[in-house]
Amino acid sequence: MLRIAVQNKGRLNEDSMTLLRESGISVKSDKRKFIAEATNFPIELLFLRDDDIPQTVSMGVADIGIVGLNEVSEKGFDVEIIKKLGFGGCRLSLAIPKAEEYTGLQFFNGKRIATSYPSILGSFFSKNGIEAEIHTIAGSVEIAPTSGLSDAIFDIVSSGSTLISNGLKEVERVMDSEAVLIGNNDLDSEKKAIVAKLLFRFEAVERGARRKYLLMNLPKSSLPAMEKILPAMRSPTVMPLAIEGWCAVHSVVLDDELWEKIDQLKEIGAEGILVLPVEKIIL
Ligand code: PRT
Ligand code: ZN
Repeated sequence: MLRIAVQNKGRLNEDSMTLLRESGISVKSDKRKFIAEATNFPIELLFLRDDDIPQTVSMGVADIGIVGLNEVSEKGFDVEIIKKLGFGGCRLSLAIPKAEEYTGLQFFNGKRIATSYPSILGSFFSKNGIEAEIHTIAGSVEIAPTSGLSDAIFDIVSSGSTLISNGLKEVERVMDSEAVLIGNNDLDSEKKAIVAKLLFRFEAVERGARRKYLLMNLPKSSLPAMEKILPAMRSPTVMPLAIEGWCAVHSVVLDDELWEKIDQLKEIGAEGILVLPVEKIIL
């Protein structure tokens, strides 16, 4: 049995639970419990505050966990980063009041900076030879400059709208973050095998999420041109149609390339193009 730590509420909870569900892991959801066992996979979920997840995994109380890379870096516990998960994307940035003129990193010498990430900021400053006063505060970092508590802040930024609405501007992007799967360094072989199974499923979900399934009717004479446009996984599936001279083509394309491919397919005579979501791709 493997134990995975997941954020109990907050920004990463929903995406973490969705990833597990799409990987075929069903849990009887009882929000009052802090441990839940999967009904169809040898895993149990431990619901925790994100701040506690790196330590819980490094101590082996949980075997693996889903948490922001920012928390992993800040806490500095010895855990393995197994996989970036592609959600919870954000950055850790320095921001100053928008009226201030920014003169480069030297600006921060002798300044007071409010943050919940003193360790990441401290090593960034010492690497760059900046001496500043770091004030650690737990929440609402963005109001510190207005309330006179600090001259600048170092905080998580996503859209940037929190900074703007607090009269601040982002001046240094220090670290990019996203949710990551972390693991204890001393998993036994049985647990490692379950992690490998889980990763196989995560990757199938991930590949599916980035791709679309395409169906279309195509004049048979366009088949050679089509094969240049749609390389697909092996080759596209081609099926005859009742109408003479036409066939149906099925293929999978990357989201990023979808519209470009559709334009090219229309040019070679494709009709009735259907675009469907792909749930999983098992290789
Ligand atoms: O209760 P618990 O301790 O578990 O949760 P928490 O309040 O510490 O964390 P939570 O749920 O807010 O965030 C969990 C994780 O989500 C973070 O550690 C990041 O890895 C990731 N994440 C992604 C974010 C954001 N985006 C984000 N925008 N975490 C916080 N924010 C906040 C930020 O602090 C700021 O106040 O949103 C505001 C900025 O957003 P924008 O869009 O206005 O720039
Ligand atoms: Zn937290």
